[in-house]
Amino acid sequence: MEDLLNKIKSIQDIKKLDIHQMNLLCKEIRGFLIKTISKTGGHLASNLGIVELTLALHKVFDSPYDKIIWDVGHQSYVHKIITGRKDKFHTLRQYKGISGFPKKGESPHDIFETGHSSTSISAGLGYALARDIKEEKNEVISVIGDGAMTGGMAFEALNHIGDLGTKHIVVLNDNEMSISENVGGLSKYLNEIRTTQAYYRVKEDVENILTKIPGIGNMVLRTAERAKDSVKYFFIPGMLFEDLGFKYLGPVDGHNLKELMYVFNKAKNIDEPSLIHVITKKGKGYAPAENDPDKFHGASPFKIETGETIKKSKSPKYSNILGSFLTELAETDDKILAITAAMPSGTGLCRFKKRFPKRFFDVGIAEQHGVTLAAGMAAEGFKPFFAVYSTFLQRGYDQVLHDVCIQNLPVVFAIDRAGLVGNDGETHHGVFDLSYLTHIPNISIMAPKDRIEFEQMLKFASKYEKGPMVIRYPRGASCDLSNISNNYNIELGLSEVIHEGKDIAVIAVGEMVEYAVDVMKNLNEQNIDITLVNARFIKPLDENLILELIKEHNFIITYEDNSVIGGFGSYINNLLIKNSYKGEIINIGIPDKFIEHGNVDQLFKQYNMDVDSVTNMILSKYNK
Ligand SMILES: Cc1ncc(C[n+]2csc(CCOP(=O)(O)OP(=O)(O)O)c2C)c(N)n1
Repeated sequence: MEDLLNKIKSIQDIKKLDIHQMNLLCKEIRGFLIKTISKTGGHLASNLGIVELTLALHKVFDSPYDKIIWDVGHQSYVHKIITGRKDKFHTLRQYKGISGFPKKGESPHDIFETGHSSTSISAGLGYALARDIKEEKNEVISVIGDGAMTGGMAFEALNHIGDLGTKHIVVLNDNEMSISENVGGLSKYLNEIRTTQAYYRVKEDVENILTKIPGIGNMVLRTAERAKDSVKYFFIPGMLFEDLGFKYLGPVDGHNLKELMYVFNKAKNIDEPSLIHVITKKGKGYAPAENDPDKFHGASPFKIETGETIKKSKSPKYSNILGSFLTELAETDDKILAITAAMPSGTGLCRFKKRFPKRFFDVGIAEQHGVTLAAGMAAEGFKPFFAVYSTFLQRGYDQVLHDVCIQNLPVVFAIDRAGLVGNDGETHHGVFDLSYLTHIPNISIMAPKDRIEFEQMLKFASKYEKGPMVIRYPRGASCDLSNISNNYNIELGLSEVIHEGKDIAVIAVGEMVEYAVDVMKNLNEQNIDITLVNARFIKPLDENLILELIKEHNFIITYEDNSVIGGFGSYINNLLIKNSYKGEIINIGIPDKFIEHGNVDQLFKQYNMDVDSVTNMILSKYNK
């Protein structure tokens, strides 16, 4: 039943509701979220946890005049539903449908786009300072989770705000979870505060009672305040934030609308930075998500009755192979360590963590720190594997360059989700790693064509001592191309010739090898016999092989799932120009634009990277 929800056409309709209706609406929204996400997939648990918080924000503040910024943005579904997007919500994360993250083009209420973590306080401060310069009066509210609060940027912003004293409301949504259990000293600190949960209400009650005592009430209150100051470190929650320059308000029950609205109104009247500490339950209202918030953080379509995932791929996922094979390698090599930045399940490292808890490190959402931590370990003779998504390693570019590569340390970067990732869209596609890594001296970069090669590369990397090594691999299910080529012998800087043909040579990278095999088969049917090369190493490049190829072929095609600018194709182009290649070269890869969300097959088709498009492109050239 969505009787009330169907009547919410804009946030003005929220403003008219009384508390009873708002509570009813929360229930309807939860049902609607579960029903929709069970079909589309998406960030269910975080959104179930933030329903009251979102409604209270929109009731008290005046969006978009007041600026609400959602950190990471994966928890903005409720905000989307009540800001006029309920009717389109069934298209969530689908090609051309509603994005799973705030998008300015979707609504004036999505004022700032997010996807990567820990940016909301910096952006919020930017809005707040701009407001002050313009002499406007709007509020700025950054909503950030306890997981996102572990990111370095969040600390940098808190530090800056405390210094400036600019009015800005930070809402800390504390559900004790990042994707997995949250980690770190701050998380422990918040946990301690949570144990004094009754504090905020009690304090208000005492103040209320005291001020009502005629004549002496205010005096007693002032004395109590002074006493409180002297022992504040022992009794007052949130002192860390107070010392940083924030008025700390909380902890507040994040499922109690009345209290939330009360505290938001209170923050409105504070003319300096304030931090509202809200306690919520991830997955609230849906037992499978409450019990397994990690699984329902980013859920695939599921059966509502049981929470069971509907579509399970039979082929092993690359992440799981990393987890199991690295654990296997670590059994006989005690120098192997594993690092993740808040993604133990996503990267497949849970198994390693369980088997070698002392050799496993979850650094929180702190990719930069993760890279340099690995550098330190490698400098001490260990072999750290930092398993990280391509898109999030963008955060650690300087650390890779400055801390790992200049010192030529043998850190292994297991770069997961390389290439298009699908429904999370432009903030999450891993299509830049080759561009931001290939130009760094000392680094070596591999990409496996299938799961057997992936294991061989992991083994090779575990033994490689000469410098930093990258293995990049795609999201999801792996393939097995052993029936096409059974050569899995990895040697530094050597590519693999899968098939020798003539005229046309396709050099494919990683997952695109599987696509290229199908292109080759299609062309065979047309009696066109192409040469197919599995690049295997993007760096060092197999220059000898490529120089041989250009002698025999007048049409070279590079095929990668990275941006063509600065990617493998550009790298080959440079080599060919240097060697005065006179033939034609075409680079197939991600064009110079941010790629939207959608199913990967659809996106490949859209950008002419799918098997049919590539086959047709070659045919049209060949038949010219
Ligand atoms: C830089 C970066 N690293 C990793 C991620 C992946 N990620 C998305 S949400 C999330 C956890 C966020 O936890 P929290 O902020 O507490 O929000 P919750 O989902 O618990 O409400 C992580 C690690 C990311 N979005 N950005």
